[in-house]
Amino acid sequence: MVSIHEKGWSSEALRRLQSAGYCIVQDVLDSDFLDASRSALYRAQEAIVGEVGRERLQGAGEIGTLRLPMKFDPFFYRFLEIPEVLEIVDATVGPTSILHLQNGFILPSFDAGATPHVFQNKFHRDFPRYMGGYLASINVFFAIDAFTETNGATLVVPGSHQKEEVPGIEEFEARAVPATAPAGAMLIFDSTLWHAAGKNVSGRDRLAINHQFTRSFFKQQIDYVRALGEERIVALPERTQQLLGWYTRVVTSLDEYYQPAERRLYRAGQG
Ligand SMILES: O=C(O)CCC(=O)C(=O)O
Repeated sequence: MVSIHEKGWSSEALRRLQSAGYCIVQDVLDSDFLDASRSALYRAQEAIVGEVGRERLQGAGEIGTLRLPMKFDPFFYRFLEIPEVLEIVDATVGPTSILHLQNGFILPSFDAGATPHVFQNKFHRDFPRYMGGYLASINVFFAIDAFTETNGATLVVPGSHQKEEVPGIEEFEARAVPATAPAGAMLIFDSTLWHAAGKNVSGRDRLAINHQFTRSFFKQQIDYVRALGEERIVALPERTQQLLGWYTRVVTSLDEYYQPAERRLYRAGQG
């Protein structure tokens, strides 16, 4: 684990990201930010249940995943302004990269042995393609509550990133370690790293927020520009607009195509 208070923290984090495929960076969020995040997660959960319905959410085979939380609470935009996040993003997938997803998690606790088996707690890669070692995508996953062995700390398989072959489940189980971390830490990982949500048997929810950033020419999981709407996007800081995909929009007409450079939907150099 490295701390942002250590000199050279980001170089050390990047070194570990390359060698082990992940690094835990502590002291990123302070207690006021964590309190505000907890309230925002529960507000977003209520709004999402209201919009989608409990039954449809349960049928999706997810446990406590909150997709598109920015639509329901503007607090979530703030994660895209955190200097330590931008420093890692710039140094890995570059300053033109875009947000592939931002998901909140209110991972509930289950009795021992009762956790449902779903995609998020099976070993998987968030970017399931090997491109000859090319770094196309990284994750920045915030522990809003401390991640412990009993509350479902994300399980990571050190050194399993950037591999063509797919190891078997026995190998994952033998090599996986829980990414235990204090509240306010960020777990950064190469999105080709094999990982899974741990089992929460703590008796309390485990709160977290995951981000995935990719090079600008990969499709987003959600088209954030269309999902949030132009009116909200234009009011945001320019870097946030760019991360949400404002400068990598696809034209839909010749009128949009033949615009002067400053009015184009796709900014030169975003590729
Ligand atoms: O909640 C976690 O610890 C991991 C979730 C995860 O891996 C996912 O949603 O892809």
